[in-house]
Amino acid sequence: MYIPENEKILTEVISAYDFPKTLLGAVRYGSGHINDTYCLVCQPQEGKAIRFILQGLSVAAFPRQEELMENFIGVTSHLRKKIEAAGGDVMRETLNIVPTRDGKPYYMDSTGRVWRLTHYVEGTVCLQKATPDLFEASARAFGRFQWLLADYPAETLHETIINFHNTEDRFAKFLTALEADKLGRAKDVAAEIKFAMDRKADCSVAMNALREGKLPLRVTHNDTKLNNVLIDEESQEGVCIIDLDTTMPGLSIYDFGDSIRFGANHSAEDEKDLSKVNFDIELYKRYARGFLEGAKGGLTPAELEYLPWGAKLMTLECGIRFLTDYLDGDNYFHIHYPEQNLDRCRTQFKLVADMEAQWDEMHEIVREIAK
Ligand code: ADP
Ligand code: GN1
Ligand code: MG
Repeated sequence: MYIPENEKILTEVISAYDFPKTLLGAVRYGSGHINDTYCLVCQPQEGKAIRFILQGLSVAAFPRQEELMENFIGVTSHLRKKIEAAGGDVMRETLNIVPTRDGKPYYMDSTGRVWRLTHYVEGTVCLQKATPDLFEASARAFGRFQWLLADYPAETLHETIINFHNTEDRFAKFLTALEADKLGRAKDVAAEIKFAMDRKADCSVAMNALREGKLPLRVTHNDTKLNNVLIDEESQEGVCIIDLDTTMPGLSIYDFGDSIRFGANHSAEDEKDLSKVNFDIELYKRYARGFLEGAKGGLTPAELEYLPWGAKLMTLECGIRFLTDYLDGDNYFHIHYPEQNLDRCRTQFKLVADMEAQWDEMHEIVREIAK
């Protein structure tokens, strides 16, 4: 059986599971910044290979891993019921856990890290960039996800990362990292520091609206990147929302906003050439249309009014998080080269500036669609 070098813990993890046929091996999979993901392949003597996704949760990002798995099980069980009631395919439209040999929904390894095994959703693709049609399809899927969970008892969910989208708190953590300036990097990123500082007041907009009771707390995904929805190869529709680790109480504008942050442009999140990084308002329009369609009119007038804020705040917040991690010595997000977090921060700030320049139009588009 093939196991990647230096990842011998996988032998221990894999031995906790029964596989239907001979397991050929495990390969690293996907492009997530947080967890360690592997694709496992079983080959029957005849017929197609059977694949699984094995994930080791990041201990740094998710300190309360058992609570996270409670959320995962609760949310996917609820989704299964709703999908079944709607006549859907429960094995494709949500994630399905494969239990360990002793019937547990996850395996805790000898270092205390939690691993989970899920069925691979075959016949799907996971995209980093999409055509406008596919982007709108992803929006329908994320809007639908929120709609499907609208009757989930939000108070029973754990906060898997405290203050995850509390932009005020993200700003405070940035100030702490800046103060410490562990690696002496602050002097080289004065422009980025100023960009964040100039937007301190913005960081309170969603939190104020929540505190004032303008925006309702809902069950949200909170990490709605395009690559967290699997697209059906045949129908070209978003079939399964994945990466449920941050599904917890949140604001609808976070889910709308994070998709816009990642998908309403034509460049990579770490593009070095900022002339290539441009907010595409047409893609924003397509996403808004799809999201509202998927959410089936479930958003309040205030939520609609704050959608552009969701886009700007998720982008600003993510830029601040990348900058914070850069100042802190790159401990949180996986990096593949030294300045990657700084490059990521710069693309986010460029997109924020673009949104600011098209602010009124962003509002107008939502108003038009919601009419
Ligand atoms: P991360 O938190 O690291 O982003 P994800 O849960 O998003 O982890 O998984 C990483 C990648 O693995 C995804 O982008 C997708 O390509 C793939 N993937 C995850 N779960 C499945 C699944 N059940 N079926 C098919 N592909 C999957
Ligand atoms: C992380 O795990 P992944 O790659 O889907 C991060 C998100 C960021 C994103 C930036 C738990 O998402 O919050 O927006 O990177 N997830 C966590 O690409 O911190
Ligand atoms: Mg992911």
